[in-house]
Amino acid sequence: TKRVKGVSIYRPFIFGSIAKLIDPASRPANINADHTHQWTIYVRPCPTHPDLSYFIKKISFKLHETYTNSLRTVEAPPFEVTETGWGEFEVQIKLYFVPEANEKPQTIWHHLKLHPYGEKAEEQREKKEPVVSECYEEVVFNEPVETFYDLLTSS
Ligand code: SLL
Repeated sequence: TKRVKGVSIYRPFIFGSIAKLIDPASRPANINADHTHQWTIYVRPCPTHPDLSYFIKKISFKLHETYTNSLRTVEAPPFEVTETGWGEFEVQIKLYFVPEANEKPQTIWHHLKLHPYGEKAEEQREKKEPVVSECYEEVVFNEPVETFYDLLTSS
């Protein structure tokens, strides 16, 4: 487990959520009556680095406690969770790396947005457009162990 000194490797990714109103006309009967939205929270690759799975082993999404089995773990791409609900909340997203990485998991937070916000909110509300809230982020591996460095730089 020798580390490569003085080297930092950056790997970009996108994380965020998309939410849309549940259409009363086509509402599935099994959905809780007070749920107004269907949403997906995700971690996705960037076009420049289209694969995450060679260094990410799994991703867990910690939902609000009002959800049953609120800790959702996704072991393979697409790293995402789709649910229905009525409220916005903070999602804790934990990235777990492959064993070769010898790295601790990294945690990020995402605020699940259901309602239009910002300058175009009014227009989006009228058109019932999906609400997207997305961020660009980079995982940084400082002085990765040699085997992981090789894996990162050969993929
Ligand atoms: C609020 N801080 O009070 C937020 C909490 C909780 C969201 C929002 C449904 C869960 C379920 C759901 O949308 N929870 O019924 O399974 O606004």
